[in-house]
Amino acid sequence: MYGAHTDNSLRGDYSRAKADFTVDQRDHAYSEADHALWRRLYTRQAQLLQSCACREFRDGLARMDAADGVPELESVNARLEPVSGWRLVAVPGFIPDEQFFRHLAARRFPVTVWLRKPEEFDYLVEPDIFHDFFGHVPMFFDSRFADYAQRYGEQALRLLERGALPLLARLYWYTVEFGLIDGDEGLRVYGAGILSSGGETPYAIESADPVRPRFELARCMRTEYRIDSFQKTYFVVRSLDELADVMTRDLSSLVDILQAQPTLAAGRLYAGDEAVPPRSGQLAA
Ligand code: HBI
Ligand code: FE
Repeated sequence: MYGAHTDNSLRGDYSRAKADFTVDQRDHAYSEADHALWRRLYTRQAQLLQSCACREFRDGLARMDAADGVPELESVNARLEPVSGWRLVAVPGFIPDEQFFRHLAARRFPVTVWLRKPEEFDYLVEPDIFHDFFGHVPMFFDSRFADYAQRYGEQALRLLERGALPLLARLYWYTVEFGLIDGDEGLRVYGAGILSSGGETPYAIESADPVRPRFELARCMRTEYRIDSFQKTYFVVRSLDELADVMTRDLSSLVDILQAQPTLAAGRLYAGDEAVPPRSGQLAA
């Protein structure tokens, strides 16, 4: 996967990573072309966000002050840490699950250092700094989301050795990456996988194709997901309090039950689902 990008020597370079898989962002040089690409990505997404992202994301994004070029994680930490106690750490890319959960449990969010190439403007299978930083970091300024992510990391660390990774990964996927929220502004996005994608942002809230059941923990953890196309299912929370609250309960016994049950398919509703209708609009193609 990384072999196709030999023009950037540090992409996916794990040789300099420490035992916790962190690297020093200052070892990674960003070119003027990188900064220019960042500004293009930022401008395009920021426009969509006004009408599609939830208020907490928009507020967080404004506080990051990162429109002008690829950001320095340390300077954002100076603003983020006093607000929510989270810090950003630089990583070479995808890191092992256990180490990833360890960072979350310690209120550290791993941000990939390298930036995509211009020909990958719209789509990328691996996380890069635009996805990790623009997509994820704004939500960490909200204390309820911040608590949810830390508790998720703590529980995931404990449940990992029980073979619960598929259940944990689906929960992360359908909340942190592809979550929708139905609050006072109507249907909005808080998931980073959606908000860092130009095409999926309007699709997620306006398209009639996917199903949008209200979030329910067990239902969500059982549902398969797509990594190669827009999602066919999005789970909708009523508020970020709902998310924070769900993670205060001990997931051990639920995981035991769910591991014995079959998975549910993406793209369809099941008995007991309450479906949220799409927003009507002209953004989605
Ligand atoms: N590493 N850098 C990075 N980013 C992720 O989102 C990530 C990871 N390692 C493991 C992992 N995610 C999964 O465990 C979760 O998505 C469940
Ligand atoms: Fe992500």
